[in-house]
Amino acid sequence: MADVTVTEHLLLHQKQTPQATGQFTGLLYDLILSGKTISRRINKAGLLDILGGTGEVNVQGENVQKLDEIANRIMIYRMERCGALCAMSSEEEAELIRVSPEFPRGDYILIFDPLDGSSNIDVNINVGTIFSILRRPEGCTGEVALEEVLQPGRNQVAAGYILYGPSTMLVFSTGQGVHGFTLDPGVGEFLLSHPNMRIPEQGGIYSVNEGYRNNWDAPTREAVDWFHNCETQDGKFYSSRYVGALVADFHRTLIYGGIYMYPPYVNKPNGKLRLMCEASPLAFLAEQAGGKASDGKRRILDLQPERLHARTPLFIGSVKDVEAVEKVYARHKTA
Ligand code: AHM
Ligand code: MG
Repeated sequence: MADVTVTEHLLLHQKQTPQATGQFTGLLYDLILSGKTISRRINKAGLLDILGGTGEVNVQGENVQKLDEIANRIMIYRMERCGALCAMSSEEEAELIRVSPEFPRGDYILIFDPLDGSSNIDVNINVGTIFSILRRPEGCTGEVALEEVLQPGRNQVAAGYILYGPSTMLVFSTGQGVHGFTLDPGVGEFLLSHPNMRIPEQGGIYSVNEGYRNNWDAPTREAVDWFHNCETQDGKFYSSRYVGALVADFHRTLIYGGIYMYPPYVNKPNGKLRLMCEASPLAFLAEQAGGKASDGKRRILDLQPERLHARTPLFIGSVKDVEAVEKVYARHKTA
């Protein structure tokens, strides 16, 4: 295949993508630049003094890793200067970040998790940056109000992630399928490696943290048990895989099919994952790749966030596997 760079791909698709104005293409370009910068820092992590925690606890009540903080700063610094944004929200920041008037501003809103799966950093296992792009509602001007940002995932104009694994990959969608690019470190460019990614209709892998089983309610236990007892399309058992980095577990699910689950707990009815910076962008990709994403009862992309850091249970992946879970919850609802 002739090498197609991500910029070339964006320009080729610009004509077919109404939202792909120069402003939007510039936004993605700067996002990609931030990803390359983070990738470089991660590759050097074991050599520099940037492993481990900062000793601080973030807005989610979790320990902040040094690389979390570095990735967050890289994203905010680069993206507030890109000229296409009016506001941003980061998993690491409690409040909405309004782009300062000292920088040129645009109509887009960027929601991101700067370094997902950061508890894996110290053991050199995959982590990633997840992003979601929304447009400011028509007719809104002046200081951005929080309500303008709290949009359901179906409004996303683009979403994706950068996976820092054995190679660095960018996977994104602007609503015209899902395309994957691999970073060629020699030339510093993402090259198209996975055009038109599609999730198989049914997979053979389920992914969940079974250590929490005693904290699941009865329908959740039954939903997970379904994968212990059912067969794959080839008549085999389902396998279990859990990296503990959503972005990595999702990437595998996107390619091989199957299901990733972060269910509700008895005392945490919304689970752990954040709707706006984790579940919604990956749900957008799943649907664009022919898969499905649900909170067990409702489509993730239809959920209205009540606040920036709202959480949701997540079942995402192959259509048949996600529907199997929804059937269990529906049966319990009517029982
Ligand atoms: P993070 O964004 O702070 O890294 O937290 C989210 C991560 C997901 O990447 C991962 O799937 C999940 O937390 C793992 O949580 P747990 O250890 O509870 O299974
Ligand atoms: Mg995360």
